[in-house]
Amino acid sequence: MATATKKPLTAAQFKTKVLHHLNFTSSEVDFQDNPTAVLRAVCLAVNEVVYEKLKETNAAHTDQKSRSVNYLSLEYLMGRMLSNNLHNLNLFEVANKAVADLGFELEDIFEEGHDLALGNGGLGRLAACFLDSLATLDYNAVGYGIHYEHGLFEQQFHQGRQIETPDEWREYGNPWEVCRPEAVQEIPLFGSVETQAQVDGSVKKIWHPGQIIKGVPWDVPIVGYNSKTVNVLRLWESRACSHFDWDQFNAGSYQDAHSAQNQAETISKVLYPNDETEAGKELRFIQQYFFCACSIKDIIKRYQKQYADDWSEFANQVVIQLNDTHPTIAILELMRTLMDDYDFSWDNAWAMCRKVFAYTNHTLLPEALEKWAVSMFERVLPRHLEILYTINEQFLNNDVARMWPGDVQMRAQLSIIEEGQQKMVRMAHLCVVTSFKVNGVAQIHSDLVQSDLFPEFNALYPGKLTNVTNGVTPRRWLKACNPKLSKLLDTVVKTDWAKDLSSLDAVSEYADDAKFQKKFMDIKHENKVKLAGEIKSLTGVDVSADAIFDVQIKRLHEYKRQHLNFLHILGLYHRLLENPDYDMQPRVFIFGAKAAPGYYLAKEIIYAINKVAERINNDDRIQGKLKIVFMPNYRVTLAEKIIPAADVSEQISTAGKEASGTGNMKLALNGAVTIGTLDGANVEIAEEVGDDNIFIFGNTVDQIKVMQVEGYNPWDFYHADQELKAVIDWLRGDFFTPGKPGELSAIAHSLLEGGDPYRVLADYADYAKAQQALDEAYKDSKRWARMAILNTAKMGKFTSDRSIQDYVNNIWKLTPIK
Ligand code: RUG
Repeated sequence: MATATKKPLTAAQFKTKVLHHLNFTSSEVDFQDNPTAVLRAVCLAVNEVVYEKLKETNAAHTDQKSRSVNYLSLEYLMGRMLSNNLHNLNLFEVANKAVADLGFELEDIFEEGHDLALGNGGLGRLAACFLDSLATLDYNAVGYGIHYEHGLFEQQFHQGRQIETPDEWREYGNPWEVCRPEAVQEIPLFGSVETQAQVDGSVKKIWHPGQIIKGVPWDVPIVGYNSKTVNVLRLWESRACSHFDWDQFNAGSYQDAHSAQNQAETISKVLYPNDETEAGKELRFIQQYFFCACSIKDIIKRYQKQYADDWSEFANQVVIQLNDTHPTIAILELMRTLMDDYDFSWDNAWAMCRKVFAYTNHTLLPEALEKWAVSMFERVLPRHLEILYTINEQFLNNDVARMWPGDVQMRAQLSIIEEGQQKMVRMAHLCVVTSFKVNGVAQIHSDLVQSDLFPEFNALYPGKLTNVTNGVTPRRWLKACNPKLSKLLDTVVKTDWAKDLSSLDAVSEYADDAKFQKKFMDIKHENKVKLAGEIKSLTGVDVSADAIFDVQIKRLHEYKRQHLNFLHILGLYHRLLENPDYDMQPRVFIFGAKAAPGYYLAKEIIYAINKVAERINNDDRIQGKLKIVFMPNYRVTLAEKIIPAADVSEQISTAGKEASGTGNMKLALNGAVTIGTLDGANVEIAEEVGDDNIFIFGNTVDQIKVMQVEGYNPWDFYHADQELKAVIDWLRGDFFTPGKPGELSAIAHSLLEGGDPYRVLADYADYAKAQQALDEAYKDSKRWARMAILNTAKMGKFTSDRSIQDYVNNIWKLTPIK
């Protein structure tokens, strides 16, 4: 990139910029009582640097005609931006000093910021980590998504129950985004398709849409760490095309005049709060199409800026990564655009699509594999449905018939259309048929995608299905969130570990060094003291930083098995009540999780944990050996506070259900020891840290399959284990809810009468045993310190930089910008 080396900003210069924005952008001369104004001014000062770099990056992309990856994702869970941007721009110390000079603590200023919570969980957070790595590694990348007015709901607890309130992340503006009216798109919807005979005997399809929506782009700059690149996350907001019907307004129909606008704006109004469950709503379908259509138009516009009408370079310049099936309609939209708007033949359009799309699968759970009703498709996108039918016909008649001639059952099984009472479109099949690569997100998951989810596709298209193990950005998840540990690591790792995480391996040498152990564990303790303060202020519960901090933070889902953790806590309580001298290290169990608003059992689990916490936390008989806290409103910002303070990382999903997990990586990176099943990325974490530094328990994927075949009876486990039986009986009765028997029985009911679909009871005994081994290990402080240090040291593989480099090498084939 052609930039003259610029002198880094000094604290004085930075302060001048902040004061300038306080005076001229906020006109807040008297800012001493206004940290929000200071936050805004600091962000604007940072933006001066960011936009300069963005300009240079754009120029370099144009000069070098670089191939770009276009990451299409319905979700981005960015969190707060300021701290990360300061670190990535190497301005943290400068800003720290400048803000101190103005009479503030930088950390307090951060607290004024709002999370950009445009995602549900792991999938959206992964997208955010990937953007960070793409910019850090100087790749040309654009993230495309939706500019939701309301991100993921805020969670409060009312008498232990989850209450959802809207997320108002940009109620008072967002300094990190800029509107780009010059890139507005118009998006057709509904209507009908006309078949027009052409003079040459061919037919042309003309779509007459019933409605046009405007897509307004908001750009969020993505700053690379210690790199020259600033990429862009482009988020589309929906608006009505003709803003206002003045005739109607003047005639007094104020409501009608507004209705078209309201309808259009509804599209980008809210993020669907589901995670791993199908949100079968027409609005969600329209959201998906809306952002895909805007993005495809934008990708073409960017391409044409360089190549005008010459399409020969398109597939060399563009790769489109589909983050799950949510953006699948982009395939149909590109087909439609190429044929209807640019006169491509079917074959040429199809050949192009097969070269540019790649798809990431994030789940094996059948309920999360999207299907849309054909009837709805037909109503909303009639032209796209026609194209879909032709793709399917060709796929079945060419690919499937060639491999399995005359096999009707195979046709039905692989068809993109699922026949039945209601015909459905299998979005994942369309992705696999079209994409040139399909990847899972951890080795075990990708193996299962090949063997169990898409074995026929794997036979049909050898080499198409592959793996890219997930990763997390060490900038946010160590450098920024755990400054003390970061500084300690700087003393023993000579290279910039935040950019080359494998260099952390050098820390292994210090795993048995008494002085280093002390420093490492002192930092952990300081982080725990800080978190204890946060816990007190958020929940009112007093916890001791001398206890084990045992953390389970993730969306609430049965397969993630927060209820297994919960049953074990009840087991410990049972032991303590039977024997108050029961020998165990005091433990604080920390939960953070949002449940999808319509997910009954998930909400009951939250309620049960909160109810039981009330009792246990106030039971003097157990002498403070057990504490339970459920932190409200779990989100990126809270994760950044909890993770540095964690001793134990709970990764206890049913084997085969968690595709990867990424919280497991963040916690281990910060020196937490995992207790987990052989599921998702836990398998690879275990390989890296070694069996001595992780507590693995439970049935494996194969054992779970055998159980399925042989028949599983949860009652057998209930009757065989006295402790388990006792605690389940507590939940069925009124032990924790005097006078209200059965108030907490939903969990017990699902485990016993409901058949225990996630095999909680089958893993209970082994889990309890592993927990006991963990407790023993913690008692030996030297052993524990060694384990914690080695967890940090061995996380090199799990940087998202490595994931991105894997995508680049095996799928995207990009070259870094020079
Ligand atoms: O559940 C998966 C996690 O295991 C994974 O780590 C994450 C990122 O790959 O994606 C999560 N996921 C899957 N979120 N939504 C889905 C299905 O739509």
